[in-house]
Amino acid sequence: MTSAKRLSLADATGKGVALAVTVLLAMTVKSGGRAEFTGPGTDRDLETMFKGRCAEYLTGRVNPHVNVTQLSTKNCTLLWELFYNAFVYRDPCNVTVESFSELIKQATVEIPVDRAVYWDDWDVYAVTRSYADEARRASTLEFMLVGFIMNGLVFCGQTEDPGINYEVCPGANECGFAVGAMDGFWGAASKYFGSNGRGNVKFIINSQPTGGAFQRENSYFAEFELANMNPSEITRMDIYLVTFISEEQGDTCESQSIQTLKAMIMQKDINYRCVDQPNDVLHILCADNPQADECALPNISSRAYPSNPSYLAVILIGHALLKIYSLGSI
Ligand SMILES: *[C@@H]1O[C@H](CO)[C@@H](O)[C@H](O)[C@H]1NC(C)=O
Ligand SMILES: *[C@@H]1O[C@H](CO)[C@@H](O)[C@H](O)[C@H]1NC(C)=O
Ligand SMILES: *[C@@H]1O[C@H](CO)[C@@H](O)[C@H](O)[C@H]1NC(C)=O
Ligand SMILES: CC(=O)N[C@H]1CO[C@H](CO)[C@@H](O)[C@@H]1O
Repeated sequence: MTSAKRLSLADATGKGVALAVTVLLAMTVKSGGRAEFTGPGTDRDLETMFKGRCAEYLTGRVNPHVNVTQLSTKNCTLLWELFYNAFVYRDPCNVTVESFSELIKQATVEIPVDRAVYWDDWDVYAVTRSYADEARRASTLEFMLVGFIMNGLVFCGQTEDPGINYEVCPGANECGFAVGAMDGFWGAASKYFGSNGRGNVKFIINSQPTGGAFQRENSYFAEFELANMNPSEITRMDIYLVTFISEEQGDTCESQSIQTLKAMIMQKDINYRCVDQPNDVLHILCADNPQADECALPNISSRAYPSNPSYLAVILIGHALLKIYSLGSI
């Protein structure tokens, strides 16, 4: 933090005096109780990536289920300006969910019906992405316009020139829950994704964390997605409780943390169904662990092709003879 401020101001003014003043200022801020940030600095090519990803999304090929008529009304230059104005020349922690409301409003596209998949906690992120299959099977926030543009990007502002901090940014929760440039953005994006869910939606969650699969505290799903869902648009939420292969199951659909979740969903007047180890997700996990007991398929060995070529030849000749025989019998 300190060195970042010093460098940027020194670059801007080229004066040693400014440098000394900044160091003093930074020390004052620090002794004022401000913790050091630990995240990496803003991506150098933020604007290029933002506009490139936006343009790519508008082709309609990123998420084939999104309405192309709606995409054709979007303006990537405008979205960049709204994004930029939300955090640039601002203290990185003086940015909230509301700072991005205009960006989100302009970037909103309808979420494909029956395809929204919500998830909580990074441990299920990889399997959720595999399940989504590049938005072909399901749509996570990362496959809607605003989530696709921002996924994985790092950014934050500073009050001094050039208004963007390229050296260091607040890490997750370092400004508080859903506060700060990045966390505020993801709060706003989650709010959009929750309030626009339609039809039969899914929520993928890991059964295993100690203390309960569903953690209500500091949960973007609970605070921004579930809290903003529209019960008249959602026909049902499937809670998918996933246990990784060869690991012990933690919570079941009857466990306390899931009961808490069910109560919250019911309170929203939304129907739900809870599934322990759903088959569609299990089969994806099994692709990486085909030998595990829980991945054994019935008759799997009889379906495999023989590795012995002469045996294969016998089978092929047999098939040919059968075909000739059945043709002859017509
Ligand atoms: C796509 O969006 C446009 C504009 O919002 C709307 O008029 C149209 O009905 C939508 N098409 C489908 C298939 O939902
Ligand atoms: C897109 O937005 C930019 C920035 O606000 C504006 O200058 C431009 O005219 C807009 N383009 C269209 C086609 O509306
Ligand atoms: C936070 O940002 C707003 C809007 O730019 C500004 O008015 C306010 O003074 C800032 N607050 C602090 C504590 O920096
Ligand atoms: C060898 C083997 O496992 N055969 C099984 C294949 O599947 C059928 C029914 O799906 C079973 O009846 C067989 O026992």
